[in-house]
Amino acid sequence: MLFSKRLLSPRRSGITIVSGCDRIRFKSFVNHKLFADVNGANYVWSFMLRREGMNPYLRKIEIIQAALGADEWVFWLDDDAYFTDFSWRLIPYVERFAKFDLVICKSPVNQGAWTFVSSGQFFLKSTRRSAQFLDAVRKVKLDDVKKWWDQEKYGMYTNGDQDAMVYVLSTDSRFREGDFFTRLEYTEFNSREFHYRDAPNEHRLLHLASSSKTKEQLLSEFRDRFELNEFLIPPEHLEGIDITSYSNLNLALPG
Ligand SMILES: [Mn+2]
Repeated sequence: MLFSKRLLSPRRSGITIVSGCDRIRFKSFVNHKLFADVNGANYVWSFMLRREGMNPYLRKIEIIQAALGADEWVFWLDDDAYFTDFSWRLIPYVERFAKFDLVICKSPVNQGAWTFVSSGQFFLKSTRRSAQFLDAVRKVKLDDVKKWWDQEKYGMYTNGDQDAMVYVLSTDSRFREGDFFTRLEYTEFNSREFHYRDAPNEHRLLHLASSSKTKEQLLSEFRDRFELNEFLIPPEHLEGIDITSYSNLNLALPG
């Protein structure tokens, strides 16, 4: 294990928030960074280089591997996820689940579709077992997962890191539910836009995922509905922050 020495001495009670993509699709990194500052957390945005013949989703696992060990916890979140409740304190929250190494949510049922877990956001503790888990996920062959997949049991197959994680969590006895990991309800930190009724801080985290609308559509509808800035940051948290360069940043449409 390359990082085993470092893993034994993480910063206690610290947390690193990690996100990234193979391109800049959203300005969510401004949202993440501000939220990290408010939480006294470290924030890393990682650029994943696409490689021929390699599933781009699995590069995420390498990035989490690199981040693990610096702090007691890593919190991964996708670039299509935004913090919406800025009073959420990650450390006291995750300490409630400190006996687990992996704290992850189930997905909601979204137009009939659901998944066993949602790998778009989760806490991972800096332990040797977590490192072994990431190693196991990285070694999974998605072709094998596809053959093994049972839709009744695990929900929708998405052909990425999520399915590899589900496979390892369900077949490798080192990583049992209730011991290595706990699956929380989606309401904890995996909400969709339609769960928000009256206010953007009703839920902790918005994950832009739908089969009928693009993520850009979901984001702009959410902004309009609650009259939010493009970073979905409460205005009081933007005081004193020079956001000009982020506001002026033009993002190419995803392709
Ligand atoms: Mn996502």
